[in-house]
Amino acid sequence: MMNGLRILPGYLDLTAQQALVKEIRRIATVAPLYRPRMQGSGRPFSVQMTNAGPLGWVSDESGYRYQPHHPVTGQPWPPIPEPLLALWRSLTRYPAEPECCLVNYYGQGARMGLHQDRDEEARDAPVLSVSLGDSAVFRVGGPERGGKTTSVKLDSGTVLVLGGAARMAFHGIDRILFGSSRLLPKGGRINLTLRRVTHPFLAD
Ligand code: MD6
Ligand code: FE
Repeated sequence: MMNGLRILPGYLDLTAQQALVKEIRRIATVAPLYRPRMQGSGRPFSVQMTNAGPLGWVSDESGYRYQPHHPVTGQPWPPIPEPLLALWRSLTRYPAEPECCLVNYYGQGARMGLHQDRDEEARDAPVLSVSLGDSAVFRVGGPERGGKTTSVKLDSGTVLVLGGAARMAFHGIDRILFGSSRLLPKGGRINLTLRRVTHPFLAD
């Protein structure tokens, strides 16, 4: 597969997964899950989202962007949990901390269309993702829309890194295998993506 794409099934054991679920619950009490809207149409996403870190990724009619506060509550996002920062340091070796942990929650029937992660200034930094709960069918292609794609099943505990040439790869979630995991009592899937947003060594 593509250079810079790393898929690490079983990277997090059950204990580590349970600890992360606890952290996510805490984040969601401070910064509740909400449904972002598509740029232009304002159609709601099937995925619910929230964030941790100094910058959160949001989307509404006026477009995609990073901002320091929750679009519904107006409150700052809670900090990124330490175990996630440790994961970022050991797997990316990037010389700066991530600024955003986007939390995606997929209920039954939720999906995510093919997209590139391109709202970050620091494209030299990889994006690291963690899958928790029900398995997902992840589709990944090349840097151009319409290119050849392949499907990979992401089970709970899988860590995925998009770096190097794969940083700009198109990717998405075709479907969730609802009920395939018992990690989340109500089912569904949580995906966490850690991103560096601003360039660490250049002032704006
Ligand atoms: C998901 N993941 O797994 C959606 N983006 O639910 C992403 O959009 C993603 O897994 C950038 C890097 C890794 C990812
Ligand atoms: Fe993405």
